[in-house]
Amino acid sequence: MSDNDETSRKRPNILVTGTPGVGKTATASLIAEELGLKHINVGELIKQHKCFDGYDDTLETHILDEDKLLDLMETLFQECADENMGIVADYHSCELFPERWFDLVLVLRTNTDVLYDRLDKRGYNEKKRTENLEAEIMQVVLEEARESYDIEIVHEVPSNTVEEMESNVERCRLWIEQWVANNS
Ligand code: DAT
Repeated sequence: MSDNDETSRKRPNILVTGTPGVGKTATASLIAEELGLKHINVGELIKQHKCFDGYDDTLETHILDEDKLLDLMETLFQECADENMGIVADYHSCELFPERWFDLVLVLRTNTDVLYDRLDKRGYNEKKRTENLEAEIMQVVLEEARESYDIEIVHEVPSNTVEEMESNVERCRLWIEQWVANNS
């Protein structure tokens, strides 16, 4: 068993996931800032370290080098565990990570009209907007999370307003306190 298994960790790790635009990075930043966790923005990490394995011309996107990303993240998780620091990671997918990394998986959900406006502001074209709105309506990421992790650690929460974001951070605060009490 490696040192960052939940049985030996002193602080929990959280994954914030959901369709693009639901507020993963905004929420994870706030969790990190207010609750003292290390934030890993997985999308940024992929870009910074060029975890790419070619380019898909049809999908017009880089192909992810999963092995490179997971090796990189494993090192970060180990370093944080050694420093007794919890991690909050955010990414629009969740099935590629080892289950043992996370103690809580937050799936953010946003109403279609609100998400449309956010994706529009981000400059997504109609095809990309439609794809993501359909994914949100079909709750693709929620299903993925339920299939990839213990159902008890997967929490679906709304993320339409700033108040909801703050309430999600507060829920994490209470949950972390409970986790630390249960695991100390
Ligand atoms: P994601 O990381 O899921 O792609 P983001 O964190 O970049 O999304 O947020 C997209 C935009 O929406 C950004 O301008 C911040 C805003 N936003 C996110 N969550 C919000 C919320 N709960 N209430 C109001 N605005 C929010």
